Amino acid sequence: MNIRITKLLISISLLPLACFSQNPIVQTYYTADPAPMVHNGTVYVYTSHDEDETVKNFFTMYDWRCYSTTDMVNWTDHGAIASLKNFGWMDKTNGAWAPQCIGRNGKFYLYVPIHGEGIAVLVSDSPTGPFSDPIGKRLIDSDHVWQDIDPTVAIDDNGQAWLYWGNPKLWYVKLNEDMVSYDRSVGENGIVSIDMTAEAFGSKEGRDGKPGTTYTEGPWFYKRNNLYYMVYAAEGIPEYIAYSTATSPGGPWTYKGNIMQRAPQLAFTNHAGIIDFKGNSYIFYHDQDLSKGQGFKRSVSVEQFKYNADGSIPLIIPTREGVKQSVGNLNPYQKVEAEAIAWSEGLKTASDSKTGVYVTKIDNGDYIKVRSVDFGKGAKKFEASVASASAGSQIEIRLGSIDGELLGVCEVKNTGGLQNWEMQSCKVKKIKGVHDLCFVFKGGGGQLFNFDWWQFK
Ligand code: FUB
Repeated sequence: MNIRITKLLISISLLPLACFSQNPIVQTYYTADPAPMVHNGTVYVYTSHDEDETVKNFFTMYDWRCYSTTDMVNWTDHGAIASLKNFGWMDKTNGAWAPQCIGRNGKFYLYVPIHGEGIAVLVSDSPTGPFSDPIGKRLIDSDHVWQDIDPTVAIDDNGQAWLYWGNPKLWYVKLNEDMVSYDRSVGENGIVSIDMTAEAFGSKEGRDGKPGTTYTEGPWFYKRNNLYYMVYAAEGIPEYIAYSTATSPGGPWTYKGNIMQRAPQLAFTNHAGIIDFKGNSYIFYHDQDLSKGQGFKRSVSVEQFKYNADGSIPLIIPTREGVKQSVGNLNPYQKVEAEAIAWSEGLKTASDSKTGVYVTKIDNGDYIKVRSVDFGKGAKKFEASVASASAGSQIEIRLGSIDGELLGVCEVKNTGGLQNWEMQSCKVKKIKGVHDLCFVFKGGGGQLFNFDWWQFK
């Protein structure tokens, strides 16, 4: 087959991904166990992170990452916001499992399980860190640390915070207002064990052959319209997503059934997080589409859904298309981080203390797509902050897709190194109104340049 035909076939095979995908929401890293948090008109999604290289055919997870959006389609990468190195009291180098973050009194509390060490907490003044360890030991003082995974936290209207967790059982503590200690007067030294009954979580034969429930792990606890929800990964493995409800935060729980069935693109684990944002409801989960079926290389995806009138959750189909409609526009007349991405191919992000997060590993043909860019009355000039160790690379600015109308070409000169940042610019065809854009990177062989932000004038 000649090279042209081969390239044509490759580009045709990429077309469905390039043009129609919004899932998974992150293409630069493998992400899992999504925990969305709405704060000040922004959705932050905290994720665990499956490394590109799986060690010993098991979960290989060293840090936690964070992504944010105001429109549900362009996701800004905030990098690794915490890692196992945050905890001086233990020496585990693997096991950074499913996190959740919550804000209270101007601080942000990140609850994390460390597989085999139990549940710990970090605190920060900002949703994106830096986080530090406020207590210097594990938070949950139990004798079943290997089962202490997947913390989920919510603050009730009366100010009481509840932290649930567990595999294959479900426990909770009532957190004190400081969010880093809990009421020791209830349960066993503060830890309350939920009754795992068929009425509460549906029935299934347990791992020991005895009657058990469908509850497995990954609880997501929240309140909506005076009803408490416990969404969870069920009947592992492979897992599906089910839920129960209760009229009080400590239960009793009533099983309500399956809301996301097993599907070929889903992994052997699943893990959900649900929010309401700008009048819509969204469910985050993870799948294995990006890694083409590798269960230790998962990716976070999201679907929009509508609750039924009685508050029940419908069956939700995981799709590659994901969120169809953005709920806001990007303003191109202020600096937009290059790592604000609706879809990308071939790229990574990196960060340092001077520049923050930036896009790296840019090779010829790689691209970034951003959606819903509102040009208003019109733009004429494009500026980009780039760092390059060689000359001759370009950023093609295209309308809608990688082969859309060419609006302009920004030459990337040699700035003297991949950490020497300079602003470079080009004229663009006048463009008005709201459009999707593609930045297509062109150049010779190897890594072309790093890309920090862009802006139109
Ligand atoms: O990501 C590691 C573990 O896999 C999580 O803690 C579980 O919820 C499952 O997703």
